[in-house]
Amino acid sequence: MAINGTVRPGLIQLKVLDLDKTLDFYKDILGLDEVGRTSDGRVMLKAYDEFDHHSVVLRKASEAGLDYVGFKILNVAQLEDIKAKTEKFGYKVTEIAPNTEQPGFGKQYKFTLCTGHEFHIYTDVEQAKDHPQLRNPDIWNKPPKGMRATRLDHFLLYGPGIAEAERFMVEVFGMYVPEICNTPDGKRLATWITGNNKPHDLAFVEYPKAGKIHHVGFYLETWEDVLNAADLIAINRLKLDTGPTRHAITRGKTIYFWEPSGNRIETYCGGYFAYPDSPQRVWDADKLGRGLFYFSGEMIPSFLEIVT
Ligand code: M3P
Ligand code: FE
Repeated sequence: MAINGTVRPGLIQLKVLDLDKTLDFYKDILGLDEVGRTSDGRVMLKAYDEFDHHSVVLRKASEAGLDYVGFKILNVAQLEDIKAKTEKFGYKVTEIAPNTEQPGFGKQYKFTLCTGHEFHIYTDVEQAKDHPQLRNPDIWNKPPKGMRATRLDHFLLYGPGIAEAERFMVEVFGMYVPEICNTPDGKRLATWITGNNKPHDLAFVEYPKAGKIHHVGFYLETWEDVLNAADLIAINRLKLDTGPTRHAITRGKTIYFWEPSGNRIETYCGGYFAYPDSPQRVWDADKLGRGLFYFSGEMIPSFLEIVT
């Protein structure tokens, strides 16, 4: 449930190396459906429990990584309000005409945060043809495939100046910050931010290089589904990062791995319900290992070092 005007992180465009091989992963293993192709050859995908036209876009490029993320805003009035507040905050906003950059999407505004990440905001999106049923609905139209990803859930972004990025998400997007991690001198090392009852819609980690992505999170229904994802990682010889395990931060039950182009994916379930009046949880940097990998309590070096 959106508590404010920012409904959800609803769009991500990723750069991939081998489009065919990577697309096979997103469809057959992660379990997304292909919606179609753009005129310039990008592939649009969606998860089975999503209503909007598409949520994940793959673009063939010479390196893996992130083009941009998009947030759906509740209505036109709030979209225009966030646009004005973004300009007042100091970020230059550019308008993208309807049905150009993303088929099925209405007008978008784009801007770049101090962390180097391009954000898009939009409110009008066509409904997907294959959306969940609305009249006496069954639980799905066809049995979910592969890892059975239900939805695009969150992004973890690495870049410089995350204290400012956090302030932007709070002051302009009206989000709140259920958990933070600080260095011993009180500087922000990581921040988990949400606009609803999920413990995070996005998170940032302080990092010297701009515009990096650590992972894209997809939501699974159950812990059994996380174990099924682990089996599929092994059967398909994907590179495992870590898991199945549990976070103490957000309390998600989770597994991380890399798709064939090298972008890290998280598939997870659970997590607590966040509320805007819940007191903020604070992690000391030397306890981050326990916060992220609750069972072992130890940081995994690849986890903080590898981003795309
Ligand atoms: C999560 C999560 C860092 C944190 C990751 C946390 C430091 O993926 O879902 O809570 O990369
Ligand atoms: Fe995550």
